[in-house]
Amino acid sequence: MNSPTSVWLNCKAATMQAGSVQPYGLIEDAALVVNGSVLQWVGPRRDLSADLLANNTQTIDAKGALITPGLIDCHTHLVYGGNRAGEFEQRLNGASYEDIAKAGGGIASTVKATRNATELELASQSTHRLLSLLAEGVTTIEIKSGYGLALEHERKMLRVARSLGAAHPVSVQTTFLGAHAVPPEFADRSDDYVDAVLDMLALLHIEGLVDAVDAFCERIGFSLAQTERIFAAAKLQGLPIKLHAEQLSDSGGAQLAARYHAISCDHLEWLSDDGVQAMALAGTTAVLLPGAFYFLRETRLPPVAKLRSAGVAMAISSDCNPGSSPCTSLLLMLNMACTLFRLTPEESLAGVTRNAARALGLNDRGVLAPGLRADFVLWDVKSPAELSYAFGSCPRTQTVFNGAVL
Ligand code: DI6
Ligand code: FE
Repeated sequence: MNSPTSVWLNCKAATMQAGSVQPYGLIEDAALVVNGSVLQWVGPRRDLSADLLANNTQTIDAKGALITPGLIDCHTHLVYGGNRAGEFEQRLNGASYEDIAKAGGGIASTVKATRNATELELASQSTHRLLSLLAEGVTTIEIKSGYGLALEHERKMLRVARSLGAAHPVSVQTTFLGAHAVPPEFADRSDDYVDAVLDMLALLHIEGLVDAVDAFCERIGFSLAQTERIFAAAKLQGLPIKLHAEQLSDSGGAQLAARYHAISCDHLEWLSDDGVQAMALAGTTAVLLPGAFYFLRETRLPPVAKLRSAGVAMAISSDCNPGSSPCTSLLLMLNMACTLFRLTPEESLAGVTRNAARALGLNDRGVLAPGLRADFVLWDVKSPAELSYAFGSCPRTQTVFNGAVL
C-alpha cells in the first residue's frame, strides 16, 4: 500500500534553499506534497502536476500561512538540575561570571544539583524547557551533557536527553560535553580528569548515547592540549566534533577545531582573523549565541562581517543553560541575532534552519526540498522578516513533524 500523501495549498513557503534567487527561497503561492515522513515535492502551485498526487491524496488548506522548515536549536544544555537565579543576583551585586566560577559556583553548582537529581526529576524539569521550545516550532534540538562530569551522571543526562526525544515530537541529537568543567574531585588534576573523560566517552558511545563530542576550550575550561586529546579520541571513534571556542578569550580553539574538521565552533566573540580563515577552509559552521552574549553583558561582538565575507555559514541557537543563557525562546534569539549581532532577518532564519542543520552535520533537514524530512512550521505572518522583527510573541499556528500534523 502507498503511504498516505497530503498536499498543502494556500500558503507561502520560505524554503531556505541555498543559492535561491528569491530571498528566503520564497515561493509566493506554494504547494507542498508530503508522502509519509518525507517531503515529496515543493514548488509553485501552478507547477504541481496531477501525476504527483496519488489517489488517496488529502488536500490541506494552510489558510494563507507562511511555511518554513522546522526550527533547529543546535546548541543547548537543556538537561540540568536546579537553577542559578542566586548567582544572577550575585552578578548584579558586582561579581563577574568568571569570579563566581573560580569561587566554586557557576557550572560547579549546577553539577551538584544535577548529580543530586534522579533521572525522573531531571526529565521533568527539562520537559518544561523543551515544551517552550517546541511551542515555537522547534523540531530538532541538540542537547549536551556536561553537568554530570562523572560516568553515572553524564549517562543519566544523556539518557534523559534521549528519553525526551522518545516522549515528544522532536528529534534529539546528543553531544557529550564531559570536558565542560573540572569537577571538584579532580581539583588541580585536570589532566587526570581528561583521562576520565576519554574513558567516559568510550563507554557512553558504546551505549549509543553519543552523537557528537564537544569541549569548553577556555582558561576556565580546558587547554588546547587537553582539548586536542578529546578531539583525537572523538575522531578515532568516528564521532563529529564541536567546540565551545573563543567565548571569553582568544585561545586558538577554532583553529584547532578546524584542523579536526569540526562541524561547528560555537560562541566565537573573541575569534581571530586566523580563526575565521581556518573555519572557512574547513567548512566549519559558526554557531552564534546571542542569549549568552546578552545575559553575560558581553561587549565584544563575534566578527560577523568577517565570517560573512569569508563565507562561513552562521547558525543561531539558544544555548539554553542555567548560567549564561537561561533562555527557552529560539524566536527571541532571531531578534537578538539581528539587533545585537547585526545579522539580517534572512541570515537569522537560515541560522535556525539550514545552517543549524549543518552545525549538527544533518543533511536531511533544514530546508524545504524534495526527499528531505517533512518537518515544517506554519506561521500566521505575511513575511518571513516578521519572525525576526517581533519579540515576545509567537505566531506559530501548526507544526508538522516527520510528516505528522501535531
Ligand atoms: N559556555 C557557556 O556559555 C555555557 N557553557 C559554556 O561552556 C555556560 C554553562 C554554565 O554557566 O552553566
Ligand atoms: Fe554552551
